[in-house]
Amino acid sequence: MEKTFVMLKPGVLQRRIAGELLSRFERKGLKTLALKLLRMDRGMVEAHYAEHKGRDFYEKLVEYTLSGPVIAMVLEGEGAVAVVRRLIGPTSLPDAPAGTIRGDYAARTRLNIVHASDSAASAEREIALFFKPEEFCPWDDGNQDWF
Ligand code: 3AN
Repeated sequence: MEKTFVMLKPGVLQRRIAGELLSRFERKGLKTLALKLLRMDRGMVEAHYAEHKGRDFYEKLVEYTLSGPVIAMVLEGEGAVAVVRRLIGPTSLPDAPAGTIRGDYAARTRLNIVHASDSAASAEREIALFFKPEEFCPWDDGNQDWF
């Protein structure tokens, strides 16, 4: 089963909407395998957003990510990378349809509220940056038939 990495950015806790967002992933039937609240340091943020270094929005993106705690999690499910990207909506805010997380909760691209891996390779890299293997909590899903 495919795994993906999701990070709820600092604005989520500040706005007290973490529960609402977690519930969207749960309602879809994705399985939470690892979850934590943390404050990233600059090195970690720079590693996470390395591909954007040099872009005009990079410094502001780093500052925003450092501005408060984030919620990091690993979700599992069939085609989880693509499924989660569809649930969160496109990067560019004017394009994010109502019904997606970004479409419903964010108004600016730079503050687009949530990060999710864009490929299986990114998921692997991001999961390794945020979680040690012992932080995973495997569990038996007695309700598999529901999904
Ligand atoms: P995504 O988060 O959808 O994978 P990326 O990886 O292209 O998108 O961008 C990472 C983050 O950088 C976005 N979540 C957003 O906060 C910020 N960002 C991306 N493109 C822009 C842009 N054109 N203007 C401002 N911020 C941007």
